[in-house]
Amino acid sequence: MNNNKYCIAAYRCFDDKADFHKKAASIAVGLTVGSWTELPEAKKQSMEKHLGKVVSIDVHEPDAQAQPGTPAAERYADIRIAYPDINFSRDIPALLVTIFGKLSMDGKIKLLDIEFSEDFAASFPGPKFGVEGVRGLLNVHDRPLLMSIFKSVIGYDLPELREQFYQQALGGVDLIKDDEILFENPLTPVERRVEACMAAAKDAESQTGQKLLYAVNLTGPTFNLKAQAKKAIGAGANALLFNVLAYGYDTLSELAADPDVRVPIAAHPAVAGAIYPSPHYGIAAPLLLGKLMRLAGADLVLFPSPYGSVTMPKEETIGIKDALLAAEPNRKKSFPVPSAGIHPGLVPLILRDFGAESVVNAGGGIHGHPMGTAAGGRAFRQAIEAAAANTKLADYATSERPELKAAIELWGVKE
Ligand code: 1AE
Repeated sequence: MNNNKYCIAAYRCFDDKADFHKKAASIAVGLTVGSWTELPEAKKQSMEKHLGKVVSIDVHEPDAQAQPGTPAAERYADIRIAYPDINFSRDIPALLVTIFGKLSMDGKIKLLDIEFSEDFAASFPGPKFGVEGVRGLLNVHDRPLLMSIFKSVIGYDLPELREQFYQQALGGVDLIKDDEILFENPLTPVERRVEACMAAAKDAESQTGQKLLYAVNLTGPTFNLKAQAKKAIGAGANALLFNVLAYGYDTLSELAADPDVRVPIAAHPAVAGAIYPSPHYGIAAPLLLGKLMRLAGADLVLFPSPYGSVTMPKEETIGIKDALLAAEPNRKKSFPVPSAGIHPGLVPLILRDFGAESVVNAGGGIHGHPMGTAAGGRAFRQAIEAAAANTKLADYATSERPELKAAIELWGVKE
């Protein structure tokens, strides 16, 4: 088997009594040539290059001591199957339909990982900017970035959004993202919204001296998205937010590869919860929100952190981070953005677990600050400074930093 020409899928398959060797062989044959034993010898020769191959099978027998309901208490096998590249075109939908199309509905089976062949991977340019490119646009190279999220957007008009944007920008954030539920609407249509917010960014920059990216939500029917992206960029947008899983990876990959879409793209994880959480079904989070997002071209990827309001198990979040930041010779890294319910008191944990090549991201943790939105941003910046200085937040929250002090009085600290 030539590794350059096969993509290898790793599955976890649960069954109380199945013969996993038979199961693996039936996947390898069934998802490629359909049937093998019934083929005449001459046909077998010509079909060999299309035939899937079982790479490994590790059977796990139930552990009687394990807590009932956990995978360790169940009988399962980790199975790896190699699929010949010759069977599918060079796009993510074709690969996913091959390795986990019908199979995703065939009993308790979860897709854990994919090792792309060199040839398949080489068809995807990946993130246009990546970690270094985004840092370059912001001219920030020595600390984790800070992103803030618009909250209360629906039913608000342009002056109201402009003011909300301005307050976020004054707090010293590096990126501001739309809320993912803000779609094209008569009160704040995308071009007008971008113009108003970029004007507010300029006003704030004259106060703070800080550059800022505004990730405007790219929405609407799929076939209009490129036109919509170009409209937003024409109006001055310098980043995009995109609900990748609602549209499909291929849409992201088309946008990222388009030379006219010359801004970073932040991938929102909306709908991911319908796919990754079960131990028995779906697609593992590090693949869903890590490897595939990066392959498709996301410059930044949001996902639930292990400790906020909407959470994900820590090992899965670390798996996402590792997939986004793994060294790959021909692909830029994507920024991990652990999110949801983040407040300044969580910054030490975020930076311990995700490191300096990450983006601290908050909505309610900025707008809900008792001294207002701009103070919310400042409290986060102070928390990031404290982590860089290796100082405990409580020690850093002196009267000279009333914003951090107020934040940790309200939300506390987890270290
Ligand atoms: C995992 C996505 C987080 C997100 O999009 C969002 O809006 C978070 O808001 P807060 O920080 O929880 O208010």
